[in-house]
Amino acid sequence: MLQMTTGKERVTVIGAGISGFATALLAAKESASLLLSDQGPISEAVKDRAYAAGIELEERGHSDKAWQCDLVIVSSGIAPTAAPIKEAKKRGLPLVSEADYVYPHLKARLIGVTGSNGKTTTTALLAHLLRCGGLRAEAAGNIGAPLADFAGRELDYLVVELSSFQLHWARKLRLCGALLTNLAPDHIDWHGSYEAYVAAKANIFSLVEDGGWGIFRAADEEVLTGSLKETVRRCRLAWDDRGLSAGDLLLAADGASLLTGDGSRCLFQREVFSLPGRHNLENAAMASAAATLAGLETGSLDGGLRSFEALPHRCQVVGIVDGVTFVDDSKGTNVAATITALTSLEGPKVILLGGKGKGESYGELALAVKAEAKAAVLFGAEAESIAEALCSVGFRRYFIEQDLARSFDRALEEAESGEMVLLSPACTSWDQYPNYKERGRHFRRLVEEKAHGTGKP
Ligand code: UMA
Repeated sequence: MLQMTTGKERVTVIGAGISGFATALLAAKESASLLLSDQGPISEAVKDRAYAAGIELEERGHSDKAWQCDLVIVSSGIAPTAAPIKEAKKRGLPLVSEADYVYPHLKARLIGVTGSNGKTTTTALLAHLLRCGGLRAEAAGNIGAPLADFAGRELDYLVVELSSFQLHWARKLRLCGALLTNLAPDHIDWHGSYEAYVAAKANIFSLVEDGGWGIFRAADEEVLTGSLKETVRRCRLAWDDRGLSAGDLLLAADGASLLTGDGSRCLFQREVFSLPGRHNLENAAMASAAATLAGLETGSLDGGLRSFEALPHRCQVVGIVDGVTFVDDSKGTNVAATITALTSLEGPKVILLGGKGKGESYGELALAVKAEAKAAVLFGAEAESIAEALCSVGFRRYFIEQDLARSFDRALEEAESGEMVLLSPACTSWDQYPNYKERGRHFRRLVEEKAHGTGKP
């Protein structure tokens, strides 16, 4: 039979999560046929929208049909060791990541933001500062708004939060500037080693165009040298001016300044920015420096810094009941994030820890818990491993519970008026929840039930 050729490709998108589905909707418009394939079940909402867009679906496994195509698009969280990637490579099919596929459809200058912790806050803050400065700017990417949703939108800047997963795959994406907030072990299970994780993060600077800029901590410069081109203007951040030069960022307890050839220029005073902790001052300094590199006047940042509000699930106070303060840091999904929460929030704490691990060791976490918390309640898949680490540093006031609800009840028994119950799990939620947001919302519901007297004791 004679087949009509359209010159268009047959495309398969692997992964029907948020990023995969958004990319499929975009790709469906320009491909001969589109199959969206997921190893798990696909939600009814996705099914309805896919049907309307003429997208074929397969769920609960990738069949042979998935490989009857000219191009495979990989959604952002899929590991290079995953079975469909191996299969596509074995068959010699061209593979492209979600971000690389979408990039040519974007009509904005892109600023990339990555880092082990603080990247979502920094992304949101930078987009907010740019908007307050009169520019058309949006935040996209790992922050929860897939890149494909911005295809064709005329903007001055798209501030893109890039995960280490996206950076592992990214080759074609081009950025006018990039920020790396910090580096600490995370997602080791996905990348295979800390070195591979750092290499993926460092890749953000390889994506910067000639004449662009890169902002990072001076302490991280050494591991980035392979990715930092000579043509990229460097802006290093430190709390001490030794080794810094003109264009770098100097932090102090009372604010941030940019070094000039003959002194420094105040970027902002600490008092204009209300988010707590040294880490948030670093995030604010990087976002402010990026805003000036993107064209805003130094003096125009105060309004945006003042009006920025903390994002949900990041050291967010969700209630005070009977004098006990409840803090949701469900986004604390690695050891470094939880140590930051423990050390930057003041006062006696009962901490809730656990979930699905990322291949990290818990020695440093155990030391921080011993120094900063009066008790710990452990739940989920990593409870036993964290307990072992706590035992080995001589911290005995811990309890193991099955889930968050029981852990919450236990924490209520431990915390007294004037103290804090802190959910900062140091692990992902993926053993018991679809994501950290659901875990954080569950915590908030438990606090509300307690406030209304409808919870258990
Ligand atoms: N899948 C397959 N075959 C496989 C493996 C996976 O079909 O072999 C399927 C899964 O069943 C799943 C889908 O692929 O349905 C992938 O879903 P996902 O939840 O991993 O990813 P998305 O829903 O597309 O969400 C992603 C980011 N998630 C990850 O990278 C894990 C979201 O970041 C991001 O907000 C979203 O794209 C929009 O850009 C979340 C995250 O946890 C917040 N990110 C990690 C982090 O911040 O640490 C990286």
